[in-house]
Amino acid sequence: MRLHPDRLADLPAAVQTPGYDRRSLATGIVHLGIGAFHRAHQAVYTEDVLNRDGGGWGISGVSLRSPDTRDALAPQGNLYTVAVRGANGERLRVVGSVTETLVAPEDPAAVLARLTAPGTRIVGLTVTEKGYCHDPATGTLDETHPDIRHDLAEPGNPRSALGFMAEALRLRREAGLAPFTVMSCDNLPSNGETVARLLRRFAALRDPAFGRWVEDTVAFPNSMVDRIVPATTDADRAAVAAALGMDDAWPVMTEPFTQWVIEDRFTAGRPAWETCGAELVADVHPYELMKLRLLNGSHSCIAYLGYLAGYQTVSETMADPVFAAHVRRFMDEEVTPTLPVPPGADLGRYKSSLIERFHNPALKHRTWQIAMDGTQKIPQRWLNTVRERLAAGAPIERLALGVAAWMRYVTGTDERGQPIDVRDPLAAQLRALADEAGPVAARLAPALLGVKAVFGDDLSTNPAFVLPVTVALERLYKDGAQRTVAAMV
Ligand code: CS2
Repeated sequence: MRLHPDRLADLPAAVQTPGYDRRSLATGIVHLGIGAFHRAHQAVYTEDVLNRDGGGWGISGVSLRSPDTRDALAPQGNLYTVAVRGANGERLRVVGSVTETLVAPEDPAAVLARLTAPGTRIVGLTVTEKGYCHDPATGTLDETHPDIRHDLAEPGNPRSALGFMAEALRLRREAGLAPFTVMSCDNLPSNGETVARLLRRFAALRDPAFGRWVEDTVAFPNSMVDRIVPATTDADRAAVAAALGMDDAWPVMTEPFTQWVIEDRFTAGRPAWETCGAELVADVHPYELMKLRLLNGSHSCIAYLGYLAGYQTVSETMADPVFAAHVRRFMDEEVTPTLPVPPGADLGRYKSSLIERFHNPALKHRTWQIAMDGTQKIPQRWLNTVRERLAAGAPIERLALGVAAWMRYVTGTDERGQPIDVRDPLAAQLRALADEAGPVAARLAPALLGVKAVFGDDLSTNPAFVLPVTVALERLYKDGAQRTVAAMV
């Protein structure tokens, strides 16, 4: 038996279900990138608003690549389960805020129709870092990206998030409809400003006057999003099915913690998310730096070093006291001095809560999952911190060890000689550089630092960076990740 709108009454009483009439739910949001993260985060805040206010803020979820999510959710009337797993057990709820799921490559016209519908007032994005088709080091549009070239050549039949939004905004402008607000929810620095810069450039390449119109009329609030959502496994599916008494083809697993800080700049209205836990603020910047550099920065350290040391998950890595101490010192010594403190925040408490969240053994968050797409993540997680530390003449030993661990990882062979399944848009280029340099730190480090899309012109050849990275990589080759971290602690 499958989860379905007609079977909500058959669920165990402990499972929370939608408290509003889904049949009269209108769609006000189109969300590009309807992955597990969106479903465990923004869609849950929106569900809470719907429970409170009812109304017109249903979500049309769009997959830009694969039909998997639609195939899982459509037979369930787009219902799905959120399993919140903490130290005190598990809480389940069935969420109903998603009204439809569209698969862009199958039917781009259907996506454009939804984006240009008068009721669409917000377009959200969780398309991951690489979905922005930008140069991660500079945050500018990668005009050589195959999807961007395609979407400029065939604007009526887009593939990329930028291509869809630009064509939809053009059509709305032509039809005299107000533009939607573009709300990026990805872990990018100044995500709103970044997508604004990219979309304006893309629009200007289509037509300079259109570029100016986007600049003048479209709102791009910045946001900071936070909730750990590991990929769902078959074991998770089985556990959820047992608890529900029916199958859910794609439940999402998450932690009790959740945070959403958004700039209140929505030109066409928004759900009252602030009534359900979101923080609406004038300036997201300090929150975003705190989260990207402390949480995601530590996550990437754990991912590469933990993986190399043979640990499968974040909590397994953190159960090794040497790694837990290293992560705390990375945060305290090298990251914290670079951070402005957000209004009302307590960085000490924030860091302790991160350590506790990373320890959560109920979440099986794989180091391999976080290690993915390093070239897209490293610049904002580590390298801006590195730049500020170097400018202040401060040490960067632990940051350098992170970069070295990433280098060791992307060679594609682990410490036991086993292959690593490296997933990254630049994987082939990294692999070729690694093969050419061989397992010699003094050759491999400069070769990989030459990837300008990651390290920029400034860090690529800066001896104050190259040297500590090379030294760290030498240690990793000689002693392995576990002993290198132990020696630093
Ligand atoms: C993680 C993030 O996969 C990753 O790179 O660092 O997805 C992280 O779990 C979230 O940003 C937490 O809010």
